[in-house]
Amino acid sequence: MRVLVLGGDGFCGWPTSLYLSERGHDVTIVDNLSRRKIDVELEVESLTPIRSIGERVRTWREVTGRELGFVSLDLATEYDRLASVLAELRPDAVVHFAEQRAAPYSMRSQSAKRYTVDNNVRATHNLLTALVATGTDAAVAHLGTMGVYGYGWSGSAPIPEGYLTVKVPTPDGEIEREILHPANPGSVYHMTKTLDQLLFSFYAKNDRLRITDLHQGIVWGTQTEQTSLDERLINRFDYDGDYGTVLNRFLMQAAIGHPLTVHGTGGQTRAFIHIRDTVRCIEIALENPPEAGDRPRVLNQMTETHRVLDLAKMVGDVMGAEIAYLPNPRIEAEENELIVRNDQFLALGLRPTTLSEGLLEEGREIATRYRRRADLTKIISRSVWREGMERADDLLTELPED
Ligand code: NAD
Ligand code: USQ
Repeated sequence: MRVLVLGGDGFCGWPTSLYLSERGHDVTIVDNLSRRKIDVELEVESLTPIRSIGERVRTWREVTGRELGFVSLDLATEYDRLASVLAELRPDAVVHFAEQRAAPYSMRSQSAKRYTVDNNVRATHNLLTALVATGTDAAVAHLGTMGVYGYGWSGSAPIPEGYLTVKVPTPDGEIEREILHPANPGSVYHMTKTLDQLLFSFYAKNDRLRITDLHQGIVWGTQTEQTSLDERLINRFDYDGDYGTVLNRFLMQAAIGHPLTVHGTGGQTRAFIHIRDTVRCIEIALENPPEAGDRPRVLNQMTETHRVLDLAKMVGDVMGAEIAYLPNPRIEAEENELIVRNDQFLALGLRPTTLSEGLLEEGREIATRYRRRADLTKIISRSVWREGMERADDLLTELPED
């Protein structure tokens, strides 16, 4: 397949691009490198030393003999160029990762809120219009989030795959309907993903676009088989309070001797998936697109659920770290249950890579190797959901000796 990977320079997009290229697909990355620019704005860097996109692409060619295309393009603001790329490359498939993806970043200021909505909603809508305008009949796989469902709304009822069966009272009796699961976002970022869902429903119905929306859980891990081939292909590892996600943060914190930063009681339950399964799920989704005229296919891209405190205890036990209970900078349920259906991916052949000591060890190894690159002032999450909420102080001011 000829595949466009939008956002292919990012944490999920880079390993996916390499995986699809390795599997023989003709891959072109489209990215405006905004994620790298946000690192400059936040004065922080990936814990792993990621190379420029040019060096990444050259290294991939040197190591495997395979070509990766790269187009520097802003999906949200360069509509005409996007349409030209589609018209020229005529992709069979488009994977859409290209959005601002951190909830804390999306809540840090008025300008970050506006940027997140403008960037994400315009990027998605520009893609959909450009596909229609250029007559591109590509299978589209978009990275959505488990967070569109919210946490705790349906109690202990399992979260279905996108659609909920409801009974509608009418004067002639009840009728049954399948509706998009009610949206219940917990941040401006998550809200943009709920808006994306409506755009997909409309364009699937009106223009018969073939869209799969992947409601992904929190991705953990760093490397895949392909990114491990050469240090210059290494994937990014975000550990800072805005972009670092909980399990990778705990692994990094334990590796540098920092207490594990549990927000509130740690009773929050979330869905997780390892980066190696992310790349495989994308391939499965591209190989099994919906038919033209179908509603968007929704797949819950996760393999397991865990309570934050249980993860902290597990990492603490394996790696010998303390737990710090910090004031929660977010407005979120202190505790929630989470049971998620992922039957479709299992039926389509996904063999889940679940949390194991071996994989934790791999995370520890990466974090330990690059611990000297950590900036200790960037670890605490200081983006609060509402002005005036308490912010924690730094817990560590000097890196303990090796
Ligand atoms: P990332 O920030 O590392 O990568 C996103 C990439 O998209 C970056 O390279 C960025 O430069 C690019 N981009 C952003 N806006 C763009 C624009 N307007 N035009 C062109 N390129 C643009 O994020 P990630 O962790 O790789 O996440 C990828 C996708 O998966 C996101 O949509 C995110 O919401 C979703 N997701 C991520 C996770 C996770 O835990 N990382 C979990 C669930 C869903
Ligand atoms: N948390 C801590 N301590 C930390 C960091 C986080 O207790 O040091 C808690 C948070 O308060 C939250 C939970 O861990 O309750 C998850 O936080 P997170 O930052 O790991 O994940 P989240 O903000 O939900 O966002 C991440 C990705 C996002 C993706 C989402 C999938 O950044 O792109 O959409 O995971 S999901 O959570 O399933 O919606």
